[in-house]
Amino acid sequence: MADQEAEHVKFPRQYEHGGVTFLEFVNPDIVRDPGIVSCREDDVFVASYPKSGTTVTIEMVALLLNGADVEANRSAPQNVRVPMVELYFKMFIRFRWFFFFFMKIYSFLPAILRYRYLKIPLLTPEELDSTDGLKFVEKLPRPRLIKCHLPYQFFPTQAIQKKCKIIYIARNPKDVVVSLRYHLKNLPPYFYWGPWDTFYRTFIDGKMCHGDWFDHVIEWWNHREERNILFLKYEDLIKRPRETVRETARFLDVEVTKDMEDRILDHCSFKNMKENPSVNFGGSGFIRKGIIGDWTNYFTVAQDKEFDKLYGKRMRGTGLDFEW
Ligand code: PPS
Repeated sequence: MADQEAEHVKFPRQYEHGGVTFLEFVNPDIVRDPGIVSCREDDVFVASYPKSGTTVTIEMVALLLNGADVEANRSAPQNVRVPMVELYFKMFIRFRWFFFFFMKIYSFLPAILRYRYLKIPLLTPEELDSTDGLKFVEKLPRPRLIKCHLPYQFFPTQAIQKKCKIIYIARNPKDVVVSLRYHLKNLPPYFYWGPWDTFYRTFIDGKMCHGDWFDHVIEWWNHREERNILFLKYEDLIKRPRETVRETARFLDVEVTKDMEDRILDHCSFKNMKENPSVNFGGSGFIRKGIIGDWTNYFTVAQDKEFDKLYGKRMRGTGLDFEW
């Protein structure tokens, strides 16, 4: 579906604002005026550049906030419990009733046919509603937990002003670009099967959706010392999960017992999340490999060298570094 001949990947109807590229399903009204998102003091946000470990972080935070009630986390798809505020799927919103009936009929097809061959996720009526994130977050009970991939300059202004708690999760960019490629390969309506080289080039040139990875991450890193912002790394979550749970609990000001920690770690393990339908977005292969270093299977030696050079240049003086 995407224009795969160009030097950069161009997704249909993508747009640019303030030098940042967005896919059509990022609500342009929020991007133009991040002040339109109404926030409450007790809102908690999980923010990130896409494919950085947002889903697992949301599960961890939700459990810390609900007393490690694993059943509550499993009770509904994550995108209904924790919607993405900027999500705006015009087609679903405009033709809601059509999709509602379509999904009813579609649900009778065997799961293997739906997920493996047709590749259209099966959405519940609530999930259909959550495709208009701005409206949907209004219906959430307080305290709300909200997902957001927007860069700092487009982040809901009220969340920043009202000092809502924001947990930012970052991951090494080499694994991010590989994970993003798989995501867009399976994501309707894009199904990007274009060459890796073009995808890599788009990312390294900062023209990928959600913009330049360095700009996104470094801007949030520069705000890490504000009392309402916690900056986490995916690699720590994988290698030092218990410490990460404790650090997040301290930030959220919640007490966790050893038993709660164990339940959270068990629920958030890669194996359990892979088997958990409530975080798999219709079985779309979303929870894929969950490792550090999958990039070594894709980057050529020349790309690796080029990336390291850019990384050295962009990260110099920031004090930020990643394990890969
Ligand atoms: S999204 O679409 O931006 O919300 O995706 P996001 O959740 O940020 O990132 C998806 C990647 O996180 C991996 N993942 C996990 N890793 C370790 N442990 C757990 N529990 C876990 N859950 C999800 C997921 O597999 C994606 O990474 P890749 O490299 O593609 O496997």
